Amino acid sequence: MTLAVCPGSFDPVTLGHVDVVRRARMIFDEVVVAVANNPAKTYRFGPAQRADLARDAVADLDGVRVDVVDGLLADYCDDVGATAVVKGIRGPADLDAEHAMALMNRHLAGVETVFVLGDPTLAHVASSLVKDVARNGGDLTGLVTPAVAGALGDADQGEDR
Ligand code: COD
Repeated sequence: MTLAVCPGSFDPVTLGHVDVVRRARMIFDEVVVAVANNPAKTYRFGPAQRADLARDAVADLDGVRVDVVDGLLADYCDDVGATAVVKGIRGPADLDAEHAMALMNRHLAGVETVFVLGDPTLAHVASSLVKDVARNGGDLTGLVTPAVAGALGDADQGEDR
Protein backbone atom coordinates (compact mmCIF):
# COMPACT_ATOMS: atom_id res chain seq x y z
CA MET A 1 0.00 0.00 0.00
CA THR A 2 1.57 3.30 -1.06
CA LEU A 3 0.78 6.44 0.89
CA ALA A 4 1.47 10.00 -0.22
CA VAL A 5 1.37 13.08 1.97
CA CYS A 6 0.27 16.28 0.22
CA PRO A 7 1.28 19.05 2.62
CA GLY A 8 0.46 22.72 2.50
CA SER A 9 -0.90 25.70 4.33
CA PHE A 10 -4.27 25.47 2.57
CA ASP A 11 -5.19 28.98 3.76
CA PRO A 12 -7.62 28.35 2.18
CA VAL A 13 -7.67 25.25 0.00
CA THR A 14 -8.13 26.12 -3.70
CA LEU A 15 -9.16 24.16 -6.77
CA GLY A 16 -5.45 24.18 -7.67
CA HIS A 17 -4.69 22.23 -4.49
CA VAL A 18 -7.55 19.80 -5.20
CA ASP A 19 -6.16 19.18 -8.70
CA VAL A 20 -2.77 18.24 -7.20
CA VAL A 21 -4.37 15.92 -4.64
CA ARG A 22 -6.37 14.23 -7.40
CA ARG A 23 -3.20 13.71 -9.44
CA ALA A 24 -1.38 12.33 -6.38
CA ARG A 25 -4.22 9.86 -5.84
CA MET A 26 -3.77 8.64 -9.46
CA ILE A 27 -0.23 7.57 -8.50
CA PHE A 28 -0.57 6.45 -4.85
CA ASP A 29 -3.08 4.13 -3.13
CA GLU A 30 -3.81 6.59 -0.35
CA VAL A 31 -3.29 10.32 0.05
CA VAL A 32 -3.22 12.38 3.23
CA VAL A 33 -3.77 16.10 2.80
CA ALA A 34 -1.59 17.47 5.59
CA VAL A 35 -2.60 20.91 6.84
CA ALA A 36 0.66 22.30 8.24
CA ASN A 37 2.19 25.61 9.26
CA ASN A 38 4.59 27.69 7.21
CA PRO A 39 6.47 30.07 9.53
CA ALA A 40 6.81 32.58 6.69
CA LYS A 41 3.01 33.07 6.54
CA THR A 42 0.35 34.76 8.65
CA TYR A 43 -2.88 32.78 8.38
CA ARG A 44 -6.43 33.95 7.81
CA PHE A 45 -7.89 30.67 9.06
CA GLY A 46 -6.86 28.49 12.00
CA PRO A 47 -5.68 24.91 11.41
CA ALA A 48 -9.03 23.31 12.29
CA GLN A 49 -10.96 25.48 9.83
CA ARG A 50 -8.34 25.02 7.11
CA ALA A 51 -8.68 21.27 7.61
CA ASP A 52 -12.50 21.36 7.60
CA LEU A 53 -12.53 23.32 4.33
CA ALA A 54 -9.97 20.92 2.81
CA ARG A 55 -12.07 17.94 3.97
CA ASP A 56 -15.11 19.38 2.21
CA ALA A 57 -13.08 20.08 -0.96
CA VAL A 58 -11.79 16.48 -1.29
CA ALA A 59 -14.93 14.76 0.00
CA ASP A 60 -15.64 13.10 -3.35
CA LEU A 61 -12.09 11.73 -3.75
CA ASP A 62 -11.86 8.12 -2.67
CA GLY A 63 -8.76 7.17 -0.62
CA VAL A 64 -8.04 10.73 0.46
CA ARG A 65 -8.14 12.02 4.04
CA VAL A 66 -7.18 15.24 5.76
CA ASP A 67 -5.05 15.63 8.87
CA VAL A 68 -3.56 18.54 10.80
CA VAL A 69 0.23 18.42 11.23
CA ASP A 70 1.64 20.13 14.27
CA GLY A 71 5.44 20.18 14.05
CA LEU A 72 7.80 18.82 11.43
CA LEU A 73 6.35 17.33 8.28
CA ALA A 74 9.28 14.88 8.25
CA ASP A 75 8.21 13.49 11.66
CA TYR A 76 4.63 13.16 10.45
CA CYS A 77 5.82 11.27 7.35
CA ASP A 78 7.77 8.91 9.62
CA ASP A 79 4.76 8.39 11.89
CA VAL A 80 2.34 7.50 9.08
CA GLY A 81 4.89 5.56 7.00
CA ALA A 82 4.61 7.84 3.99
CA THR A 83 5.95 6.54 0.68
CA ALA A 84 6.45 10.10 -0.57
CA VAL A 85 5.56 13.74 -0.18
CA VAL A 86 3.71 15.16 -3.20
CA LYS A 87 3.93 18.85 -4.08
CA GLY A 88 2.28 20.74 -6.92
CA ILE A 89 4.30 22.91 -9.27
CA ARG A 90 2.75 25.88 -11.12
CA GLY A 91 6.00 27.13 -12.62
CA PRO A 92 9.73 27.67 -12.00
CA ALA A 93 9.17 29.83 -8.89
CA ASP A 94 7.38 26.96 -7.13
CA LEU A 95 10.18 24.52 -7.95
CA ASP A 96 12.72 27.00 -6.66
CA ALA A 97 10.84 27.35 -3.37
CA GLU A 98 10.28 23.59 -3.01
CA HIS A 99 13.87 22.50 -3.75
CA ALA A 100 15.34 23.12 -0.27
CA MET A 101 12.22 21.79 1.49
CA ALA A 102 12.43 18.53 -0.45
CA LEU A 103 16.10 18.10 0.42
CA MET A 104 15.43 18.95 4.09
CA ASN A 105 12.61 16.40 4.33
CA ARG A 106 14.87 13.78 2.73
CA HIS A 107 17.65 14.71 5.18
CA LEU A 108 15.33 14.46 8.20
CA ALA A 109 13.19 11.45 7.33
CA GLY A 110 14.63 9.92 4.16
CA VAL A 111 11.33 10.69 2.47
CA GLU A 112 11.35 11.56 -1.24
CA THR A 113 9.30 14.40 -2.73
CA VAL A 114 7.41 13.82 -5.97
CA PHE A 115 6.54 16.94 -7.95
CA VAL A 116 3.46 17.00 -10.12
CA LEU A 117 2.65 19.69 -12.66
CA GLY A 118 -0.71 21.21 -11.87
CA ASP A 119 -3.41 21.88 -14.45
CA PRO A 120 -2.08 24.88 -16.44
CA THR A 121 -5.58 26.42 -16.43
CA LEU A 122 -5.18 26.71 -12.63
CA ALA A 123 -1.59 27.97 -12.65
CA HIS A 124 -2.73 31.45 -11.54
CA VAL A 125 -4.65 30.07 -8.55
CA ALA A 126 -2.89 30.79 -5.26
CA SER A 127 -4.45 31.10 -1.79
CA SER A 128 -2.96 34.58 -1.38
CA LEU A 129 -4.51 35.87 -4.63
CA VAL A 130 -7.84 34.21 -3.84
CA LYS A 131 -7.94 36.04 -0.48
CA ASP A 132 -7.19 39.32 -2.24
CA VAL A 133 -9.96 38.72 -4.80
CA ALA A 134 -12.39 37.91 -1.96
CA ARG A 135 -11.36 40.95 0.07
CA ASN A 136 -12.15 43.16 -2.92
CA GLY A 137 -15.51 41.53 -3.67
CA GLY A 138 -14.41 39.60 -6.78
CA ASP A 139 -15.99 36.44 -8.19
CA LEU A 140 -14.44 33.27 -6.74
CA THR A 141 -16.13 30.89 -9.18
CA GLY A 142 -13.62 28.43 -10.63
CA LEU A 143 -11.04 29.27 -7.96
CA VAL A 144 -12.38 27.69 -4.76
CA THR A 145 -15.26 25.55 -3.53
CA PRO A 146 -18.55 27.20 -2.49
CA ALA A 147 -17.70 26.42 1.16
CA VAL A 148 -14.40 28.29 0.88
CA ALA A 149 -16.09 31.21 -0.90
CA GLY A 150 -18.59 31.36 1.99
CA ALA A 151 -15.87 31.19 4.63
CA LEU A 152 -13.90 33.97 2.92
CA GLY A 153 -17.04 36.11 2.84
CA ASP A 154 -17.60 35.52 6.56
CA ALA A 155 -13.95 36.28 7.35
CA ASP A 156 -14.04 39.53 5.37
CA GLN A 157 -17.23 40.67 7.11
CA GLY A 158 -15.52 39.86 10.40
CA GLU A 159 -12.60 42.11 9.43
CA ASP A 160 -15.01 45.04 8.94
CA ARG A 161 -16.45 44.73 12.42
N1 COD B 1 -1.34 24.35 -8.97
C1 COD B 1 -0.38 23.46 -8.58
N2 COD B 1 0.16 23.44 -7.34
C2 COD B 1 -0.30 24.34 -6.46
C3 COD B 1 -1.30 25.29 -6.78
C4 COD B 1 -1.82 25.27 -8.11
N3 COD B 1 -2.74 26.16 -8.52
N4 COD B 1 -1.54 26.05 -5.69
C5 COD B 1 -0.70 25.60 -4.73
N5 COD B 1 0.04 24.58 -5.19
C6 COD B 1 1.05 23.81 -4.46
C7 COD B 1 2.21 24.65 -3.96
O1 COD B 1 3.21 24.80 -4.94
C8 COD B 1 2.69 23.78 -2.81
O2 COD B 1 3.49 22.72 -3.29
C9 COD B 1 1.40 23.17 -2.27
O3 COD B 1 0.43 23.33 -3.30
C10 COD B 1 0.90 23.83 -1.00
O4 COD B 1 0.82 25.25 -1.19
P1 COD B 1 0.44 26.21 0.03
O5 COD B 1 0.73 27.59 -0.39
O6 COD B 1 -0.93 25.89 0.52
O7 COD B 1 1.40 25.72 1.20
P2 COD B 1 2.86 26.20 1.68
O8 COD B 1 3.80 26.31 0.52
O9 COD B 1 2.73 27.38 2.57
O10 COD B 1 3.27 24.92 2.55
C11 COD B 1 4.51 24.87 3.20
C12 COD B 1 4.46 23.78 4.29
C13 COD B 1 3.36 24.08 5.31
C14 COD B 1 4.22 22.43 3.63
C15 COD B 1 5.89 23.80 4.97
O11 COD B 1 6.13 25.06 5.56
C16 COD B 1 6.00 22.70 6.02
O12 COD B 1 6.31 21.56 5.68
N6 COD B 1 5.71 23.04 7.30
C17 COD B 1 5.71 22.11 8.42
C18 COD B 1 6.95 22.36 9.34
C19 COD B 1 8.18 21.76 8.68
O13 COD B 1 8.28 20.57 8.46
N7 COD B 1 9.15 22.65 8.38
C20 COD B 1 10.34 22.26 7.66
C21 COD B 1 10.06 22.27 6.17
S1 COD B 1 11.37 21.54 5.23
